[in-house]
Amino acid sequence: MKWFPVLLMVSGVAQMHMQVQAQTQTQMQTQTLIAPQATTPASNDRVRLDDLKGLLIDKTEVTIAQFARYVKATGVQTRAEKEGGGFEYVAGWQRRAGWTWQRPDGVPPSSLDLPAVHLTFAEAQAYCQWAQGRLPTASEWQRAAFTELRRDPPAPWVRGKTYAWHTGDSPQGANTSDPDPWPRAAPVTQTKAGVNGLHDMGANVWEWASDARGDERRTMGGSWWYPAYQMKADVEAWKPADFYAVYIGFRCVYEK
Ligand SMILES: [Ca+2]
Repeated sequence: MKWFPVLLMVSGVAQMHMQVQAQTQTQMQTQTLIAPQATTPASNDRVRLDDLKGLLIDKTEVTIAQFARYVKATGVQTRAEKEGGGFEYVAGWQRRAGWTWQRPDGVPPSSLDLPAVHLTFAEAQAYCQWAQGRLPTASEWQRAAFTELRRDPPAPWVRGKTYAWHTGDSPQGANTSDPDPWPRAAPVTQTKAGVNGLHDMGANVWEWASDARGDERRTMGGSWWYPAYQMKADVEAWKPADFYAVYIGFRCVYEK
């Protein structure tokens, strides 16, 4: 299956997704918000990929709680905050006032373990560098997502096996637009841990990778807005590097 840059891609599938969007919007509005709680992933929540030069990778997408620590330390203000809010796709890209990494859907988040979104490629890369890492290449990300690279993985995972899905032999347990418990983004450890013990390498939110194509950067894994097929390894998606939206987050890798 061939995929196109998001600004073109979305026009061809807008009808289907508008229905999903409308449905999930309603579900979100009727959700009862609970007080945010952070069971903040610590820096040891990384997985060593023994068969990928020992590269370490975040077990989850970077969370609101983690990004908040970075902002507190650096004083960074993101473009979505400065420019009036991030984007959502409803019959075209629409800017949503007040939608930022702190409030992905414009309201206080139900959990601080939701993925940090509404961040450009450069903002994601700056976070990773602050955390003494970097964004993964698409190749690194793909190997981590689909091939079991741990030296001694727990059952049922098989070292060296490449799986059809990041969740294993089926897409069950991921947060897609297919039937599942999550109408929009899920807190990062609520979904099934997959290949290499990683959560949400497929779906939940897209993840920036460092591969460049002109002013675009590659994004990996699909999001909660798409059906499971968008998580497949042959999906190739690119987005303008300076774009920020409710569907795009990231995770980092570390050399040591
Ligand atoms: Ca993801």
